[in-house]
Amino acid sequence: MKILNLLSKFTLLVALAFNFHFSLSAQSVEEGKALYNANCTACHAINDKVVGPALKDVHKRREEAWLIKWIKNSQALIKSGDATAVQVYKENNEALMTSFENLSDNEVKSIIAYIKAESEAPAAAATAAVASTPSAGATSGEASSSDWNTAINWMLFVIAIILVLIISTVSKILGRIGDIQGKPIINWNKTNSILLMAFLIIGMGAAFWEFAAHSKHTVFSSGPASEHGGEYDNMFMITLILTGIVFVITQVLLFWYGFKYKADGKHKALYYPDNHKIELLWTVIPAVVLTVLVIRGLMTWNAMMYKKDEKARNIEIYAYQFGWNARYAGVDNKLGAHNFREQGKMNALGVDTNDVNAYDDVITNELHLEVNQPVDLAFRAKDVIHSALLPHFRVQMNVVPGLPTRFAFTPTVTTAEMRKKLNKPEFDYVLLCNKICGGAHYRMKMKVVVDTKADYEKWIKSQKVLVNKNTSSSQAVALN
Ligand code: HEC
Ligand SMILES: [Cu+2]
Repeated sequence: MKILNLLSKFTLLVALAFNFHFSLSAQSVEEGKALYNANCTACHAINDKVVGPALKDVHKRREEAWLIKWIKNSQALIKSGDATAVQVYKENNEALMTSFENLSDNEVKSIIAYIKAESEAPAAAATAAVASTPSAGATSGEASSSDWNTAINWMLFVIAIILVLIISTVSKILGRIGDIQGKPIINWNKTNSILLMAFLIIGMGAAFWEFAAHSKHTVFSSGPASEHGGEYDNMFMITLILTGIVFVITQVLLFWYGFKYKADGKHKALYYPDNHKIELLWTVIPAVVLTVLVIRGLMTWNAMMYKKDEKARNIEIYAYQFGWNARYAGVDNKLGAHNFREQGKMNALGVDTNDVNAYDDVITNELHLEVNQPVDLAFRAKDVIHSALLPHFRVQMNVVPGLPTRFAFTPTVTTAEMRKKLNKPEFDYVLLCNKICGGAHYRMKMKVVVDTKADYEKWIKSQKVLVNKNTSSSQAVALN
C-alpha cells in the first residue's frame, strides 16, 4: 500500500502547489495594503497630512489613469504640464514625491483599491481598519476575481482529499480480498521494482531535459558582468560537472540494484561483508577532490574579499523593509557618518548631517556604476537581516543590522552592451534581496545601471548632494 499512500500524498502536494500559485497571482486590497505600508507610509497617511497630502478619497478626486501616471513618476507628469499635477505640486510647496516606476499598473491599482477601502471605512475605525478591509474590497472587480480563485482553491483541496480517501479505501479492499484468497492480488515486489526503474528513467530524463531546455534562462547564460565573475563561474562549473558525474553513477546503481534484486526468488544478492581496499578508495578519492575544491574556493574568496583598491569608489547600500537606497560618497570619496538617532521622515538613512564628509553624499533609488571602475559597496540594514544579491556580477553579501559588511568588485559590461548581447532592449541589471525578510520581500529590488564614464558623470552631476554647502548643516535636504 506504500505506493498508493505516496501517490495520494503527491496528489495533495500538487493541489497545494496550485493553491500557492493562485494566491500569488491574485492581487487585491491585501496586496495593496502591503505595498502601501512598504512604500507610502513614510510620507502619507489616509486621514492626515504628513509629508504629502492625506490620501482619503483620492480615488474620487482623481482619475485612475492619472493616479497611475502620478504614482509611477509624479515629476514627469508635472514636467509634462498636466494642470492638476502642477497644482498639487504647488499646494505642497513643491515637495518631491518618490517615483515608483518599478510598480506595475496592477500593483498601483491594488494600492488605489486599498486607499479606497480605507477611505470608506468608518472614520472611527479608520486607524485600526485592518479587519474591515477585506469585506470593503470585495466590491471591487479585482477583489472578486481573487474570491473566485479562493473558491477554486478550496474545490481543488476538497477533490484532493476525496481522492486520498478513495485510493486508500480501494487499496484496503484489495488487501482484504487478497487475504481471503490467500494470495495477494498485487505483486508489490514486482510493481515496486518496475516503479523504481520508471522513476530512474523519467527522473533522470526530466533532469537532463530541464538542463537543456531552461539553462539558457539562468543568469549564467549571459556570462559574468564583473572582473571576478569568470573565476566564480569556473568554480561553479567544475563543481557542477564533478557532482553531476557522481550523481548519475550513484543514482543509476542505486535504482538498478533495487530493480535487479527484487525478491522474486531468482536473483540473490551476493553477501560481501567488507573490503579494505575499496573502503579506502572511496574515502580517499572524495576527500582529495573535496580538499582541492575547497582550497581553490578559499583562494578565490580571499582574492575577491581582501583586495583593497585605493581607487575604488565608495558606495553605501542601505537595505530596509522593503527597498534599497544607494549613498554615494561624493567628490571626497568619503561616506559621511550615520547615526540611527537621526533617522526620520526627511533623513531616512540617518546620515549624520553634522559630519563634513556627509555634505557631498548623494542618496539615490538606483545604483549607477561606471564600467571598469572598481566599487567598494558597504552594506547597512535598517531593520532585519537582508541579503544583497547582484546576480549578473556574481555578488552576494548579507546585510545585517549593526554589523557592517562589504564587497568590492569591478563591473565590466555596460547595460547597453548587455542589452545588445542578450538582444533584449528592455534588460536591466538588478540588485535583489535574497533573504526572506518579510511580507513584501519579493519586490525588494533596485535597478542597477552600468554606464560608460561619460554617462556616469552626467548622471551623478544630475543628482542633488545631501547638504547644500550654502545652507547650514541643520537645514539638510534629504533626497528620497
Ligand atoms: C518621499 C515622500 C513620498 C512618498 C514615499 C510617497 N509620496 Fe505621494 N506625495 C508626496 C508629496 C510631497 C505629494 C504632494 C505633491 C508633490 O508636492 O509632489 C504627494 C502626492 C501624492 C498624490 C496626489 C494627491 C492628490 O491630492 O492628488 C497621490 C495620489 C500620492 N502621493 C500617492 C502616493 C502613493 C500611492 C505612494 C506610495 C506608493 C506615495 N504617494 C509615496 C510625497 C510622497
Ligand atoms: Cu530584504
